Amino acid sequence: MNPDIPLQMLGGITAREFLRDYWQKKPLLVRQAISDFESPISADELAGLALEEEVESRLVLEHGERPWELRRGPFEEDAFADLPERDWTLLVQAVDQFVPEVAELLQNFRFLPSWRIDDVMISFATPGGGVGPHFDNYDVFLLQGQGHRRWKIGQMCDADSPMLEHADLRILANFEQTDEWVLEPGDMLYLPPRLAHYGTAEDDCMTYSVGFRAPSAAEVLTHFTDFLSQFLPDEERYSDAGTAPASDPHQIQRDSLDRLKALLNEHMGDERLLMTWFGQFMTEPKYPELVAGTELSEEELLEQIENGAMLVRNLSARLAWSEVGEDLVLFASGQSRLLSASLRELLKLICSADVLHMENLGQWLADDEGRNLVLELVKQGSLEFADE
Ligand SMILES: [Mn+2]
Repeated sequence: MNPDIPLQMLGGITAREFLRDYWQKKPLLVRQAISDFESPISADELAGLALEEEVESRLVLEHGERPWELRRGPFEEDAFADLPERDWTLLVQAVDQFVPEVAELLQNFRFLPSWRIDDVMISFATPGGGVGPHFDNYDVFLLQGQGHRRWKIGQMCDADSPMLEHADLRILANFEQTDEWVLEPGDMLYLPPRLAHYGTAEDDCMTYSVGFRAPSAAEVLTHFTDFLSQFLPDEERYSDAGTAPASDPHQIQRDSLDRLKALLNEHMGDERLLMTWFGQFMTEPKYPELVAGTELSEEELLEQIENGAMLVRNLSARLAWSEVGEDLVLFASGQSRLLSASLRELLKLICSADVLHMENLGQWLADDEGRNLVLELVKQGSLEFADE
């Protein structure tokens, strides 16, 4: 996509301008980011999802058994019958993995890397409902789906910001309001990480939160070193051949530190392994149990596609690709596959998550490596037949 074309989704600024001036820096309010937006899911359907075993959901009641009572799903059918008239909210996580029309909304966020997107959380709130003033460590786009929500924004926070004493929720003790807006369907508010915000429903309202993921520095270091260590033989050790005699045998000298740094740099700086780890890590599914493959032979795959069957991305799968030296690598739901450069267009086709069928896949099925890749992705569960 061209980063210099003004986008309605960004209120008429370009992706380049948004990334330069707002992303990870400051909030942006966009009126009518999507004009005439109609929520692809109703409040009843959302409540229905919250009954499902595999769906993560929460109810927050401002005046429950105690202030800001949190109840965790999955809920029983009658859980919504006894709720008060107002001041509660239902939050359902990763609705994009269960409702294809919600997943399609993510097409509007193509100006950001897809592997940075975490999920689309949808909240339904009765008048006065919200989760209190808080901050998140992630970027979020808040798209109003139905009804009206008043958003207030406040100060930048960090780990030291005082919180209310609450066992389950992170609610800020202080909120220093700087701005407020009422959002109506199609309006969108972008918030950078750590900015205090406080949303309250004005009427029965539904808000879509497109959340992003970024590993913490601690996660990067622990996970990458775990990954690296599988490739390092036990025989490779700290070594000090050619060391100078120590003036005091009890002193750890500067020379030892330099040897350690050299050992770390040699491995931590391995770009091939770093890229492989990162791609695998960023494509790990939120719910790995929902990426279950099927046994399938090459003949069965070819026969089905030739008979008009279509392959789509499993909504729970994550895909990305990259270049590693002369080769390409496809990351699929936490796994990686090294592929030859001739498959570039196939990788782009597979990752763009459009429907795969005889017409766009045909030429690739004639290629040994291409056919094998498609087969492996179906067996792994990242791709699946459309009616399954
Ligand atoms: Mn939030």
